[in-house]
Amino acid sequence: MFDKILIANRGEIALRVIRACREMGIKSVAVHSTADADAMHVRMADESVCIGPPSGAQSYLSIPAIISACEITGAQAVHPGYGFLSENANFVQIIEDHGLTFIGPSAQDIRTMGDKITAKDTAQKLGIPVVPGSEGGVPDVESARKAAADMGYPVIIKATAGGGGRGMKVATSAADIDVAFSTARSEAKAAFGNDEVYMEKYLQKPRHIEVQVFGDGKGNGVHLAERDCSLQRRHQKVFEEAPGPCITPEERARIGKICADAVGAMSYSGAGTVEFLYEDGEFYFIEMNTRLQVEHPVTEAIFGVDLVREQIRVAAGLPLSFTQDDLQINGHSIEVRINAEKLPNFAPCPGKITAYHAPGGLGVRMDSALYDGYSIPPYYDSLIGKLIVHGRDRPEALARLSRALGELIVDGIDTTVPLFHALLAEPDVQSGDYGIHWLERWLEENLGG
Ligand code: MV4
Repeated sequence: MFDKILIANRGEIALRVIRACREMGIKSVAVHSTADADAMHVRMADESVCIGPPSGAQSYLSIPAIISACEITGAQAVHPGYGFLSENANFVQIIEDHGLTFIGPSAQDIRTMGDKITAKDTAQKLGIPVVPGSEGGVPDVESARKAAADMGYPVIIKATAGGGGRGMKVATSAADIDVAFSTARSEAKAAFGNDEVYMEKYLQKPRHIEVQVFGDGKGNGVHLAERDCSLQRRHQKVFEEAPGPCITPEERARIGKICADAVGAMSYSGAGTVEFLYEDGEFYFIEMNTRLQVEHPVTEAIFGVDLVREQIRVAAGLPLSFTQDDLQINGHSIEVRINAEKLPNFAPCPGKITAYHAPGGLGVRMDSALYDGYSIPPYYDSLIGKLIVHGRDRPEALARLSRALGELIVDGIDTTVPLFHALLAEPDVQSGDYGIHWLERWLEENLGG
C-alpha cells in the first residue's frame, strides 16, 4: 500500500480523497494555486505544495507542477479527483513514466473512452446495447444524408472528441441535415481541433441512467447499480439519485451484469461509469466516464461502500474489498449540487461566506470545503457543496432532503438552494416522473430563465 498520496484537485473532492487516505493510514499531499492558499483542502491535508497562479491552466492542470510536487514530497501515487486531469491519458502516461501510480484506469482505457466513436464501438463489441447510428465516423454530407435516411429522422450529430453534451446538433428532417452536419463539423473543429463526427437516432424523451462499475485491473468487474441523473441544466447535473426510480430489479441485474462483464473483459482498473439513455424500457449506451464522478456518494450511500478506498486499493494492486454477491442495495439516496450561483440565470456568484452551517442528523451527508469566513475564489467551478441524503425508501429520502436543506445555512452569497426547495414541491419530482428535458422546461415555465 502507498505511504503517501498526492491529490491533484481542490474543493470538496480533495477533502473526500484526504478522508479516505486518513482512514487507510495513508499520508495526503494537497496541491494548490496561490488563490487557494486558505482553502480547506490545504488545511486538511498532511502537507501542501503551491503549484502556480490562480488560473487552472497554470496550476491544477499543470502536469510539470504536479509531477514536481510528487518529487518534492515523495508521494507515490496521484488521485486526480474529477475534472482537471482526471481523464487526461497523456497525464497518466507521464505519471507512469516517472515511476508513480495514477489512481484510475490505464492511459489506454482513458484514450479509448475519450474518443466517442471508439468508445461506442468498444462498448458494442463487449455486448453493451448502443444507440442505433452510423458505423463509425461520417465523412461528408452525402454520407450524413444516407445515414439519416437509413435510420430515420430525427437524428443527432455528435463530435467524436466531444462528450458531456458539447458539440451536438439535431436534424429533425432532411431539410436540416446539410446545415446540422456542417455546423457540427466546424464547431467540433473549433472546440476540439478534431472535426470527426458520428450520427445517432435522436431519442426524444429519454432518461439519463448511468451504471457505476468497478474493475480490479485483473479481469474482474462488478457493478453498483445505477444512478438517475436526468435533472440537468445545460448538461450540468443538479439532482441525482440511486437507485433509478424507474428501473426494475430485473432490468438492473441485466444491464448491471452486461456492464460488469464488459469492464472485466477490458481488464479495466478502478471506478467507471457507463452512461445510457433509457427510453421505453431499453438502455442505449452513449459514453463511458473513466473517473470517479461528482455524484458517486449516492451509490456509496445505498451500498455502504467507500468508492475512493476501493480506487486506492485497486491502484495498489489489492483486490476489491467486496464481490458482486456482497453488494445489496439498502434504501434510496439523493444528492443535490449546491452551487455558488444566482437564480434565475445561474450566474456564478463567488464571494465571502459570512455564515456556514452544515445540516446533520440521520442519513445526511454534506460534502463541502466551505467554512465560516471563507472567500470563494472566482477562478474555478461553482460547485461549493453536495448535500446527500439516505432513507429507507425514496419518500423518506425526499422528506429528509427537504428537512436537511432547511437546516443548511450559506450566507453571504447566492446559491442553488432555493431551486431545490422549489423542485421538492413538484409532483413530478416527488413521483420521479422526469426525463432529460424536464428541468429545462420547468425553469422556463417557473423562472423564465
Ligand atoms: C443524445 C440525446 C438523444 N439522442 N443522443 C447529451 C450529453 C451527452 N452525454 C449525450 N447527450 C444526449 N445524447 C441521442 N442519440 C440527448 C442527449 C441530451 C442529454 C443527455 C443526457 C442528459 C441530458 C441531456 C440533455 C440534452 C440532450
